[in-house]
Amino acid sequence: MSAITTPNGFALDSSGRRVTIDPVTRIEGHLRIEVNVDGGNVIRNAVSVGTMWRGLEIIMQGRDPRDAWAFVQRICGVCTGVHALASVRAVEDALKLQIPKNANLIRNIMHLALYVQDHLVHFYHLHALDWVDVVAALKADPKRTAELAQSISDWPLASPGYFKEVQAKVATLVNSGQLGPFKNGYWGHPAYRLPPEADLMAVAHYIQALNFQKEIVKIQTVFGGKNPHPNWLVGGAPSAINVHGAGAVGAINVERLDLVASVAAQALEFIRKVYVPDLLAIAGYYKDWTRLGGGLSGRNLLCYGEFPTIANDDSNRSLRLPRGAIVNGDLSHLEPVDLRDPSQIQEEVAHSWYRYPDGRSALHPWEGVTELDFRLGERTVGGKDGAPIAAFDEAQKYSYVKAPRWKGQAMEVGPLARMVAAYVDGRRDVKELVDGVLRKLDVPLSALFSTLGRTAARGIECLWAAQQLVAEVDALTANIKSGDSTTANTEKWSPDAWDKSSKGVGYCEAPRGALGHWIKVENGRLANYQCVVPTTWNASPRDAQGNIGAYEAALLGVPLHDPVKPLEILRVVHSFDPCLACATHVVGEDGQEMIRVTA
Ligand code: NFE
Ligand code: MG
Repeated sequence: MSAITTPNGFALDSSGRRVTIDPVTRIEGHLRIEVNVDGGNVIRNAVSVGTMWRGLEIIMQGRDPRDAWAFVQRICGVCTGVHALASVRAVEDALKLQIPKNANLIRNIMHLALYVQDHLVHFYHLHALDWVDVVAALKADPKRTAELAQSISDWPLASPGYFKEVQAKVATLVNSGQLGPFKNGYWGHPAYRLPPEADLMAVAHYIQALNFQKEIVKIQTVFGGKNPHPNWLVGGAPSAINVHGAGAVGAINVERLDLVASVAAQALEFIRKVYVPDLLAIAGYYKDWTRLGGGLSGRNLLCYGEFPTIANDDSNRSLRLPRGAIVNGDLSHLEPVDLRDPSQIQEEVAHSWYRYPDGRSALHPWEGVTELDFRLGERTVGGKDGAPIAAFDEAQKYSYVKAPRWKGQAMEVGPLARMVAAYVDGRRDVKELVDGVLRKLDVPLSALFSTLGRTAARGIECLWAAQQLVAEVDALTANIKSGDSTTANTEKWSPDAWDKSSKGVGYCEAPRGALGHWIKVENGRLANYQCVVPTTWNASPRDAQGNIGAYEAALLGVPLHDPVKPLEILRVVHSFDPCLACATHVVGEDGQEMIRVTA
């Protein structure tokens, strides 16, 4: 292949120099990105490779469906809880179990707390350093940094003395030569554009956010006993309520509810006064990134919906964020999405290291199969100065990530998809927040379909989630005070009460996007378990027709200052917040190096 156009409308040219990043860091799991650049160092071909496999789906077979959440939750410790939530919903769907109102509220609170914590950690600790030059912060004037911080927010930690102290800490790290978490950055790269004062402000908030995020997760520990990997329960929430607290160790009482309300209020304050102002300040220097890295986003977006306001009702009238798809960039309406319809969601393996029976290349997850078929499609291509290097061959199988498709289309999922879907669906709460940010940056709605837009959408969603979190804690407290202390429904907990054979699907909007678990239960045991995960959508390889996935599409057209220091690739890929642990849920058998490639 050299120059072609994919069925989903992207021009690919693989004739230029090949550049590889492996592993991509500041993500969860193992991701490799290969691109071809033209003579002007603009990306003309992109290949997204998931290089790990774990097999969680296989070890679920034959287990008690009521235990499944505890296993699948270990798919990932970053989006902790989401696989448990999708799992208990799938099992409740199969067993036709209803959950009580308190359980719905508690699940929403735990899940909203995760959104707040996960988005905050992504912005500061996984993505900010693509835009913020830590070493340049040493050149900042602490007094002017304080003026800058005070001009964008009334957050109290903003004195010249405070910023001087932070600068001294960074200087100690840099002078020691041991940069710790700031090691191996492209410091001094010409694509960094912030004034040193903005760099210093952002580094200070990086440290504050690191300390604060551990407060947020206390909410999950109150209801689920621990974090990461809190407890969940098929049929409800594993949290006993005893308002007056006497005698019940670990029960939810007034003191615990006050702690949750206090952490939720502090989270909202931090996001309003630190995260959102920082996002807007940094975005103002990088507005050209509202025209780069859009990929599939201006065309195809997919959401399963989340946060039911009514227990056991997953229709759009109940969901705070709607279910639906945007197709071919048509923002006039949402297309209905049905997770049960075998013609809608399918996973393809034409370019993935799996094998399907009877030569099939696509299966609906209820019929899904996880059988490895690892064959290294290695080839030799031109690297630096045309010198031959080894690369993966995207014309063959090249990833442990399957290729999920909705009605045959590659889709982008995640905060951008959710914010745009809610906007299109006329959700006023989301629309107000989105319009507010667009106005402040003085950019149109279409600016969202970009690398910076994806990053901004996550920040908007984090603020939205913190607002919802505060409200949901109030709602739970009010419901408990009204006398309702039921958190679990154990009716049908005995396998004798189950149908001999059933199937279920559990939806979830995980922080990174649409997540579904599809299960089959036979004679009280799991007969099949298939997870189709947000990063499976976004990190998808090509399918049999040649449609490229969301990362691959987003990298096209992006110019690199220097192919040996591909900071711009990190900006694009990090804007999706990749989690390959989730995406493959399935490491080379003996962890050997499969191939060595240099740029
Ligand atoms: Ni491991 Fe996950 C989220 C899920 S991945 S981070 O959010 O599900 O895509
Ligand atoms: Mg899967």
